[in-house]
Amino acid sequence: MSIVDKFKARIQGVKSVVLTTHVIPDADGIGSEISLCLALRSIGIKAICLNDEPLPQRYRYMDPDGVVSGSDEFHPETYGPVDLWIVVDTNTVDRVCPRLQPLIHAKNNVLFIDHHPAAHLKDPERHCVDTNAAATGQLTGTIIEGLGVKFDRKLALPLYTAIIIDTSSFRYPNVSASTHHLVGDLMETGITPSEAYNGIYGAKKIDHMHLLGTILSTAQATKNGDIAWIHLSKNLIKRFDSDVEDTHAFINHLLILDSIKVACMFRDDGDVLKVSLRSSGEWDVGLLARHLGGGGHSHSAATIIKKDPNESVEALIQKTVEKMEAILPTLKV
Ligand SMILES: [Mn+2]
Repeated sequence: MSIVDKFKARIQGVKSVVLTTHVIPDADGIGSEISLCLALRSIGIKAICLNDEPLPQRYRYMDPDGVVSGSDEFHPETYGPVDLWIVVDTNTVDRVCPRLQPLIHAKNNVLFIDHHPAAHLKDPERHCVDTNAAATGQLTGTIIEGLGVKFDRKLALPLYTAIIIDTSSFRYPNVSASTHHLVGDLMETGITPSEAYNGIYGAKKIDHMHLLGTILSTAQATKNGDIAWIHLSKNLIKRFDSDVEDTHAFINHLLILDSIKVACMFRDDGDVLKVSLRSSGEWDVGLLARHLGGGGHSHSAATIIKKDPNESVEALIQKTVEKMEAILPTLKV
């Protein structure tokens, strides 16, 4: 069954929906839920989006109608019955806001719309999961078109942003002709690349620029240049008083290196080291992340490594890079 047919089957007779996404949501999750929420409202379904927190300021340009609320503003008694929970950009209830998890489990009617690997899903035929989709925003756009809802600017801008963010501006191999066809349809509404791009990327403060400059000036690479990395240390985060969520895109700058295969960003977070991985296209960093106990897409993945109090972070990074170098030849897509 196609993604669209599955979606239509799941909303049969549904009058009320609550949408959510994973905690610490990104623009793909946020853009997808906003757009789908508006589309469902336009076909007469009661819908809201609930996240773990209210929408951060930098994403508000996508939500002029304010369809997203923080979960603590939600009162199930006054809202009334929820027929269906829709979770976008993840495929496990464990990753959504802890306050919502019991409500979702109690209803026992959840629909995942997602593009991450979902081998654990017991009933994949009931969910809209396609790991080939470049973004959840792409799946969401396909579903909205399949419902016969016409895009307008309010639906299009969040989806366009979702796709720009998850493809790092159309650079990854999972960007397909259908991604661009959908983007064409979104642009027919009159939205422009610059308003999405400026909205999502063009809202930084000068401190952010200085942090980026400092980080990039300490970038390192293996001798042959296959692997390059940056380290966002505790001191740097503190020194620039930066919002950690704002640093996710730093890693992408490494992908412009001429012989890069795998880019890494190490970030200190308490007693763990968070490791983000990006691929130049031909190397499967999802597989690499799984070797290191994490997971993700072939072009974008992550893992977490426990720090050893008896070892410096620098030594841990060095060791991890050596491990990556050893595995690298097996990662060719
Ligand atoms: Mn995504």
